[in-house]
Amino acid sequence: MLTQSLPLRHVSEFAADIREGLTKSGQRELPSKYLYDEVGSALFETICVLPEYGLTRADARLLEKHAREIVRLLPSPVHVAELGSGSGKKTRWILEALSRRQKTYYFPIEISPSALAACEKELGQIDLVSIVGYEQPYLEGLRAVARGRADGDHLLVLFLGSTIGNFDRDAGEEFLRSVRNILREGDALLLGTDLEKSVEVQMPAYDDPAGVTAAFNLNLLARINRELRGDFDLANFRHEARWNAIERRMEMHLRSTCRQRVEIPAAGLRVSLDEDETIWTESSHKYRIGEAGEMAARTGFRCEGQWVDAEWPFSQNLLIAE
Ligand code: AVJ
Repeated sequence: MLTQSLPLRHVSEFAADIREGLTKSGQRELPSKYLYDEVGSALFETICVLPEYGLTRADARLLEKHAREIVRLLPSPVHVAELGSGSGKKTRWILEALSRRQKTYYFPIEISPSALAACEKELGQIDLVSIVGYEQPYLEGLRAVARGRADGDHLLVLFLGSTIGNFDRDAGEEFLRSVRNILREGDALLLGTDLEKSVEVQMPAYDDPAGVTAAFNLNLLARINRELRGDFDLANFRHEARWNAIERRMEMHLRSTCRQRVEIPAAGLRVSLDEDETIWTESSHKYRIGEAGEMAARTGFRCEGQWVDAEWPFSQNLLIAE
C-alpha cells in the first residue's frame, strides 16, 4: 500500500482546502500546491524532461550560462534560500559559483518531504556548501531563515521555474511584497518567469502526447482517494489544458465525462458533478519581457539584470531589495 505519512495538522488543512474548493458555487477548484505528493513530484520531474516542456531546460540553461555573472552582482557574504526547491538540480550552478568565493549556506524551503529529500541528496556533496532544509510553506520558511542569520549576512532568494505563475497576477505581486518585507535592503531575489509564446508551442507543453501531464493532473484525484479515502473514479475524468488569452495563462482542468457523485469521507464531503463540468487545478501565468521589472518596481525591488533564453522564451530576473 502507498502511504503518505502526513502529520495530522496537514491532513485537516488538506481536507479543509479540498472541501472549500469543491463546494464553490460556479467553477470548482483544487489548489495546485497539492499536485506534489510523492507520485506528483515524480511525474513533475518527468514532465521536465519531455521535449514539449521547454521551461525547465530554459531555466537551467540560463543558470548554467550566467551563474558567475549573477553571483558577481550579489552582495557578500550571501546565503541562499530557495522557495520550492524541487529536486534542486538547477540550483547547483548558483551554489557552485558562490562557493568559489565563500562558504555558503543553502536553505531549501519546500512543503514536499520527498522533494526536500531529493534536493538534499542532489546538492549535499558540494564543497563549502551546507544544506539546512525547511519543510514549511514559503513565507514561514523564509521568515525562519531570515530570523536565523547573522547581522552582516545577505540573502539570495531563489524563486525559479516560473512557480510565481501559479499565483493570479495580483496575488503574485502581493507575494513579492511579502518576500520583500522579510528581506533587508541589498538582499536579492532571483525570479524566473516563463514568457508568452505561440499557442502552438504553449499548448503541447501542458498536454503532451505521452500523457504525462494528464497523469500529473489526474494524480490529484488519486491523492485525495489515498489520503482522504475519496472514491473518485479516475476513468470518469479527462485532463484538459487551456490557453486563457485574456488572463495570459495556461489552465489545467479535470473534465467530468459523465454525471457522477463522489464521496470524500475524511473531508466530510459528498459532491455531485455534471457531465462536462470541470475542476480547475492549476494556472500557469505567462509574462511579457518587461513584466518582471514592472512587478519589481511596484513591490520594493529594482531589476538589476535580466537574462532571456534564445530557444524557449523564459527569463531570469535579478531583483535587489531597495
Ligand atoms: C512548476 C508551476 C512552473 O506551471 O509550468 C507543469 C507546473 N503544470 N505542467 C508550470 C506544471 C503542468 C509548472 N510549475
